[in-house]
Amino acid sequence: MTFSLQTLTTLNEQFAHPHLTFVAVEGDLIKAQLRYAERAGVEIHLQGAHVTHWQSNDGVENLFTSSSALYQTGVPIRGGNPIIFPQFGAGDMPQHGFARNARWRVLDSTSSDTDTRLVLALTAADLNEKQRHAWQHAFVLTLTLTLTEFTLTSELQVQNTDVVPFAFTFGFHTYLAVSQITSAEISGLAYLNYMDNLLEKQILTEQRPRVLIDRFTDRRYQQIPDEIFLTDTATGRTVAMATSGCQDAFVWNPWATAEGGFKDLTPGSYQYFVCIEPGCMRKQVMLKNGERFVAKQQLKIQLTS
Ligand code: TA6
Repeated sequence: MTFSLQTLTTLNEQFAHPHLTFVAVEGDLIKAQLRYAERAGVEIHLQGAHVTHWQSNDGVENLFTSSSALYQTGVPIRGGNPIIFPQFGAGDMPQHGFARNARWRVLDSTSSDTDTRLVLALTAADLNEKQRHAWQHAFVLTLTLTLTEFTLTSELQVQNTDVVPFAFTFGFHTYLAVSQITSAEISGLAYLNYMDNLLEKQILTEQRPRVLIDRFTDRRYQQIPDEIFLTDTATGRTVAMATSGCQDAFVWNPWATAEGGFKDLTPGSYQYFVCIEPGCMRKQVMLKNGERFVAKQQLKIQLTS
């Protein structure tokens, strides 16, 4: 399959509307600016189909993107909401697979009274030779982003267009912004088993009704519920994360202990985000040829007055 390259000009000619514009980013990257209502908006980089900013209609930024993030072809952006596929974490391929490094194409965008949408896709034809070689399967990944006043929904569809089955892991690697990490409380994880990457991968059970982040944290919680809540006790804001098709969720914060290992994190940044990352990481998803798999993450802002 071959496609013609979507340039800034052709993207704007074909898809732009009053709530969608494509703009150039440093280097040769392109991002989409999608809006809904007066102040709700998202920025999505075509590289990685990566949401780097999400402002809800109260004008508040809900995602953390590093001020030292790199915007270069083939380099993942630190922060926001990367899509991880077909390998979460380390393995045969480079860390976290290729979907976050590859340039996705725009399929469609709509704008109505109820929401604004953008649909992006990635296929084997969009990969470079090294990536195609590392994962020799025919597939179509489709990401539909839907924006309303206070919600951002990411629906990821994986379609096996190959003649043989394939298996993969995936995740929404969501960097949620907090005013101060010590004000962050996560609920919905009580009594779940988790694998602690920092304690020799031991399987432990979460005993706390509300999980506080007070140290370097890198855990994979198992059999997550349909909703997880992140409350910022300093602002009274809660992000309700509703998911489907996701078995696990990583909770990650490098703390001062480990953030120095990330050259694209400005010192002290660990205080302003926590990653909650729903997906299927423990067990691979098996997809027969011709089959589709769908996973969804909806982020909804709840305000306490
Ligand atoms: O949160 C899961 C995780 O794989 C962590 O182990 C941590 O290293 C993080 O993602 C960041 O990974 P990255 O490849 O983006 O540097």
